[in-house]
Amino acid sequence: MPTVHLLDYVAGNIRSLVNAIEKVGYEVEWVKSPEDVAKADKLILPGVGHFGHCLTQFINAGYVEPIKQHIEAGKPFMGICVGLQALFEGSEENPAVSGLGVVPGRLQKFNDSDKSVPHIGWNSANPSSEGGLAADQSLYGLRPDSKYYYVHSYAAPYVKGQLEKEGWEVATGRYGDEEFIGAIAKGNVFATQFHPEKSGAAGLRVIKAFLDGKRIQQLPSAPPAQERKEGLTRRVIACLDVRTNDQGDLVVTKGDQYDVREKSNSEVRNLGKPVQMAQKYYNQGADEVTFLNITSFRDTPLKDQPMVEILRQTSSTVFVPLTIGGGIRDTKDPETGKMVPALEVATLYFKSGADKVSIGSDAVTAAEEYYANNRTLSGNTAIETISGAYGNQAVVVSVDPKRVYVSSPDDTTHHTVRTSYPGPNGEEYAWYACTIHGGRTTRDFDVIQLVTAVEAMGAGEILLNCIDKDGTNSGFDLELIRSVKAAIKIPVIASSGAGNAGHFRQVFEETNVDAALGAGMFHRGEWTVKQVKDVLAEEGLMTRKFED
Ligand code: 1PR
Repeated sequence: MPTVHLLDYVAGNIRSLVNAIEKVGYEVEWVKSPEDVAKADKLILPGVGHFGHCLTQFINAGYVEPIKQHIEAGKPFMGICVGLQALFEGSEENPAVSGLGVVPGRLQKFNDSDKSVPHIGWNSANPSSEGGLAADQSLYGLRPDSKYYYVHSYAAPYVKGQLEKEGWEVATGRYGDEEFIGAIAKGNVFATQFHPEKSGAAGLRVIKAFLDGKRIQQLPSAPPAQERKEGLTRRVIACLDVRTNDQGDLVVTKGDQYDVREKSNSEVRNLGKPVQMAQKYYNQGADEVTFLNITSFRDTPLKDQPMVEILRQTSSTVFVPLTIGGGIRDTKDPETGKMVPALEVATLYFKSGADKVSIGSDAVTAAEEYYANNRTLSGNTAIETISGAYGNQAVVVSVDPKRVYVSSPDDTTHHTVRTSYPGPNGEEYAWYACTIHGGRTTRDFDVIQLVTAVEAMGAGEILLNCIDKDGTNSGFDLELIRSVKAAIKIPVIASSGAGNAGHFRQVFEETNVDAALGAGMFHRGEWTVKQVKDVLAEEGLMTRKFED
């Protein structure tokens, strides 16, 4: 097998990139020291997280000069995500640290006054017409009718014609009213802001084109104008709640308001095998797959080798982002009695193929302490340590709220919503109490307190469940979603209650939520992800079409 060299200096999910490279027929050799760079013919520089953190590691390890020499020697070079950002002169994210300066310009933070930041999801990388490409030509396999997976808060703004004048080909995405650089190429250099290894077949095509040295390819015809829609798509996520059943097998299950036992025989509901189901949803066009290990609070995740194995196997065939939740917290190793920090638990999952970890119970405890300490960040929480090392985009907080009805907002100190679905005694207001341990313990702490605290701590996204709605097939809790969206800037995933495609349409049309997640309706085979996306598309809501 032909080889490609990959720089082994970054944190994050490098396993998926290796899997993607192998999938397109190449073998990875690791660059473990600056001296190894000279041995590389084709070199890939991956990177996730914080620009300053990545670049500092990279500079301190002595990679800057060898990389520049590789590029100047005309050998193929590809940067991914922070690997693209590193090519620029610098970034607002850390002005004190310089980039390689191969591309003129600096990265800026997206404006969050009218949209969620980080920018997470599937967006375009449309080659600009300024660079001289014809409409029926593709740059490194990029197609204007494809979508690619992005996750970043900082981007290089696109100024029409500016880089093209200096010989660069540029492909752009649009987020709100900001046009940014999605990919850039000149001579032997190619870089993508998106993650091709997480962008399904469209992304694999890009990696293959780079490795095969196919810079410009002729398309059979120019993609039709209606297929060239710019912008972020509506994300549809499939969620797999996983636990061990009474026979000791790890199964996908699904609760009714978090009760996963069958009414008839009290057995854990068994809906299938995790890896196979994740693969099925990938083939149906799921934009992400989430695994929640729903009983990990009972055991230590360090003993959770089967869960790690599920991630390893899934990431070898499923090329969309994978999130793993359950048990991400500081934990005691049962064998040695030593405390293992949450960061180490998360690292185990990232190394096994996860792109994000989702934190539930521990986030509630940490947020309560944050308020108890007058909103002071301790620096030691799971959220802070993991986002510090891997970037905010790698940390999801999963919230399990439950309605508490009150007659008037004055009856509670908590944030209330006026509800169109009154309580058992006709109460017209409700607040949402946070729960921990899979809904077993309810805290005197509301969802708005939680999400604002975890945003301040560095969470990058909220997975917003709702125990009242979970498994009911009655639609998402729009009142909850609207109130959470109004309180924070980071993206929110609506969860709990989806029973048909209309519920997805409704949540996207009637709230400004960023993504929506379904479980039971997919597991029971009532709807496929594709059918849901087809309905969204018929309504004019932009989705990513599945590519083989
Ligand atoms: O507290 O960090 O160990 O994380 C535990 C994780 O496990 C949390 O994310 C928590 O939401 C989840 N969890 C714990 N117990 C259950 C349970 O069901 N007994 N599942 C549970 C939560 C919620 C969704 C579900 C949607 C959609 N599952 O993920 O998939 O509600 O369902 P639907 O579309 O069928 O309505 P920690």
